[in-house]
Amino acid sequence: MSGNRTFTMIKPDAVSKSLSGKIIAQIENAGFRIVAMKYTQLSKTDAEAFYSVHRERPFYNSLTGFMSSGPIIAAILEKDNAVEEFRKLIGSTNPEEAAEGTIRQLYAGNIEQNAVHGSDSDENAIIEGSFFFSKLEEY
Ligand code: IDP
Ligand code: MG
Repeated sequence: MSGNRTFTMIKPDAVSKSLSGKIIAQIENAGFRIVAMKYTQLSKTDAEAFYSVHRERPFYNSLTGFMSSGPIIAAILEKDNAVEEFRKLIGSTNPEEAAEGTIRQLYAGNIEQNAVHGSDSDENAIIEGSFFFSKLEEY
């Protein structure tokens, strides 16, 4: 393997604003290789399962409603130190706190509708990638 992997989603807010192309270009320009990619829509139940670590949080119901409200683009990405490098590329959860030029600073609407997901650990990257992709869909 030529690098570590992370998992991302372009969230429904960014897809509906036709920002997918710009975001994918920024990801590729930052040196990430696309390992797997799909355009799909989560059901509420799917979103609840994906975000189950957050089930006790006050924003869980709103978040999972938002994440199932429209299509998303899910992808596995590869680069050395992928998880950390990708978190740097997307910026802080709250776009008001995200560094200049990061994807969330550029494109996110608010702390919930924040344009993109990025895994927070190598372990979660594998779990989250496997939620969407089989081994046969990874190249
Ligand atoms: P992350 O996406 O930067 O890793 P997490 O804390 O894992 O942030 O939260 C998962 C997602 O839940 C966020 O990306 C965002 O969409 C939503 N979220 C996080 N904190 C809040 C909040 O305080 N209010 C509303 N939504 C939130
Ligand atoms: Mg997170």
